[in-house]
Amino acid sequence: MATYFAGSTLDALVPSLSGCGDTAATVWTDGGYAEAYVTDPIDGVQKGVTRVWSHMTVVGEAYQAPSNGLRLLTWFNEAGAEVVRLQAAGGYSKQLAFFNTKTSQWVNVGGTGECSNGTYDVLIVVHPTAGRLAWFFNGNLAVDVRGLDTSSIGNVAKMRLGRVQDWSGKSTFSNVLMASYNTIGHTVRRRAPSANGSVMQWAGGYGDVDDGPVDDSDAISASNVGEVARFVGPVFTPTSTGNVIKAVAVAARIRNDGDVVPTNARALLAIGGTEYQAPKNMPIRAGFAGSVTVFDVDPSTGAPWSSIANVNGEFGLKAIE
Ligand SMILES: [Ca+2]
Repeated sequence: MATYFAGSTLDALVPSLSGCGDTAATVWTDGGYAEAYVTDPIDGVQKGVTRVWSHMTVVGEAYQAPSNGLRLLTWFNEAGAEVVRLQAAGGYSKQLAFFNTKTSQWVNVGGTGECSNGTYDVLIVVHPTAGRLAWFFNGNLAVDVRGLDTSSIGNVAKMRLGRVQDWSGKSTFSNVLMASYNTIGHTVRRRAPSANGSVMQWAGGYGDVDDGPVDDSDAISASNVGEVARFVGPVFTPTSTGNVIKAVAVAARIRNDGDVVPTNARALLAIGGTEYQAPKNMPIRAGFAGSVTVFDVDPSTGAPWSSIANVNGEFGLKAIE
């Protein structure tokens, strides 16, 4: 039961060049967009999957009916093609559609009446006979079509957060998740650095990376392979009775400067005095962009997360060649 993406600010999401930003707790779009990449927590590789839930809470600053076709959410496959859309379909209604490459046509599988601000959960299953597209609004079933041939989609590798309404207001997203399990009712909690941790070998300190909204004018940097930057964050209170911790993610808005090594970084968590590294380097793009590494099991036990104490340890990055 994998968590492929978790994050609600630009530290985790890859934004468009303009028209997108964040606050201390949410990401917003205003003419731009932000993208979440499916990443396999087992090997840390970004890839397409054939069954994925997507989840987010969205609030539009303005309340004005979107023009037909305005896309709240778009999913892409590994080849970079648009394959599924949740888009405006008159008034505040929306429809779910997928692209059939065999016929080169968008196939509308269903829609709803008025819906706008709220929580969205969408299930995409890619299969030649048991394909499925389902959409829940505020936890209530809106669309569920089974037995589809969605094989031409291939896979789902990326989700784009767009715009819930027209006009000059922002659409604000939080609780953004992609996972193999049913995401209805899930939440995302964020710990920003509140102090340097017990190891700080990078230049700069927590005050450079505690930004909300994000600010790339100050940053931390590593000049030598192996340097570690660790941070302390606010202590999370225990989850409510009956709730479970599905995953812990380390996210950073990061770049390499095109200079000599180090040019990569790896996420790490400190649990009980031991440092645990992610299995693979963080994806790093040209220019600052969000990158997220998901630990969907507790690396100190190899089992599902159970103790909130293990979530409240130091976190950070290690410079890699
Ligand atoms: Ca900064």
